[in-house]
Amino acid sequence: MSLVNHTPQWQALQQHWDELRTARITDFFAADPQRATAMRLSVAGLYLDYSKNLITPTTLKLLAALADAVDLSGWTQRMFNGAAINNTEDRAVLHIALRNRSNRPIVVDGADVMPLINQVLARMEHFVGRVRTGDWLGHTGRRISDVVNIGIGGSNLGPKMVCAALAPYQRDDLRVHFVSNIDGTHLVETLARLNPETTLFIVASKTFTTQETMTNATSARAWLLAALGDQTAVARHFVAVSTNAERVTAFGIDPNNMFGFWDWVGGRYSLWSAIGLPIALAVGFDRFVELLEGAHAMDEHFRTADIAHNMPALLGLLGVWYANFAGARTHAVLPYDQSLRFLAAYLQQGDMESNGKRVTRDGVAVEYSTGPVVWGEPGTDGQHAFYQLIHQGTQLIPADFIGAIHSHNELRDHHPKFMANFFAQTEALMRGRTTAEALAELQASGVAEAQAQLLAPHRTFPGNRPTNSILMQRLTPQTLGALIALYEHRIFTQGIIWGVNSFDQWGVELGKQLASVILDELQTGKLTAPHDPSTRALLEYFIQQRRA
Ligand code: G6Q
Repeated sequence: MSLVNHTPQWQALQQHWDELRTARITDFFAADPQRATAMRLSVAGLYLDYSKNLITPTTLKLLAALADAVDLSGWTQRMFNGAAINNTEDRAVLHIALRNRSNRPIVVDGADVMPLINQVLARMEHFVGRVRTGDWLGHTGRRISDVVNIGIGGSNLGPKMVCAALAPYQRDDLRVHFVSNIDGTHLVETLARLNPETTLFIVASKTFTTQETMTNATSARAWLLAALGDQTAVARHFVAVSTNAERVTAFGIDPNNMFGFWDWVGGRYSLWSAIGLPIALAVGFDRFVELLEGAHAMDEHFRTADIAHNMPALLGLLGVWYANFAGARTHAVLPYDQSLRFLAAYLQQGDMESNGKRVTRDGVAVEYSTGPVVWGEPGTDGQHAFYQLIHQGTQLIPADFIGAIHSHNELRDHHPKFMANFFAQTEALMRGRTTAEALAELQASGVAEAQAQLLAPHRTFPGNRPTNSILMQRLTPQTLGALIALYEHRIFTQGIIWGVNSFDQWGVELGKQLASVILDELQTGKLTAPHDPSTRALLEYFIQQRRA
């Protein structure tokens, strides 16, 4: 396939950008009184207003034509039908099957995967029920009070983000913790507050070989055995989520306490699988199913809606518009919801590991930007920190604002105040303030003319900063499921436009290989591998200082 930037559709967008580059979003509203109502969409409990973008109806038509040119809908059908679209690993991409609540058969290598998925869900339901009712007891006969998920990357970020987001649905007597970093501090600080007799560990690793996870799991096992002194305790306090039964058994975990998933589930797309076990333990299995249902509703929309009314496809195309035509390098995710505090970190992996690629599926170097840097923090903390740069910096930073109509914690007037900031920010980012307005304001407040002239440029806001506003009634398992699936399909859309494989992660694999050579050197104190002079000097310094 030739590169997408050689298509007439891309070139038409290029030309269109040249016409729009000096346009003002506010002028579009002035020219079209229907704009706000035309550019909004409600899907699966999410309400999207995308009218505050630097686009016209023509932009949307041209973007849709680009999506058609790369056969977005064909690729979507192929993903949903189980084709091996992850070509570098020769795998299907079926996180959508994990939440296929319709049970529509999805066939991989001649077999429907739905019975396998349903079997694991049934085992999860049984196990979660036992732990939550107190039927599952620790080695000394006590109920489980704390669950520690040991995993990293895709085996950590999703469940951690969702558990924080669904905190209002959790019980006080069953707490869930996450340990990911190999830095001993993470495990030590987590375990310091826990009782081995009432702690259950989930070792979550697709491969069961990841150094961080295996090291943490081994130390956790030692902590447990030091307290309980009996090898058989492991079976009552350790369960595994993995695709690697052999290694799970070798670690000493009873295979009956292993929950499987499959190679067609990518790590960063795996929270819907047994990797979601800590979520189900935290909020209950029924709530976990509601999360799957919310995602499924978004999947069905993405699979069937035409591009002009397709929420994930639209958001994906808008991202392409800014990244490839308007020169944006980053994308901000700004949830006005404290419980979504890990959303940006989660999407950072989802997006940057998926689309941080420089060659197409066929291995041809791209000639355009692919995945942007994704970042963000919950409002209003971000407002008091980095919003300055979004308002007045030299970069264009498209931003998604995400908020709820109702808070789980309607404390006095907190929520209206919170959301007033959401709306005020999106309005100000679009409108800006001209130098003339700034000057007039200064003069009206009695500032001396020379000072007013000096200050006016500093108090000028260019505006025209694009935002999407995403609202939901309340952050529930369903709306959260839909929100995550929305971003997953946004990532997919962009990967298809750029022609990259969004489902491999060779950069992560590299990291896994590199450290092992150096670990040997640090442990023996002898440098055996060829290193560049800087690394060699650093290693020598580290070894020498550790000895001293
Ligand atoms: C995700 C990546 C990566 C992976 C971790 C953990 O898509 O592949 O983040 O999830 O490296 O891998 P394991 O689950 O195999 O331990």
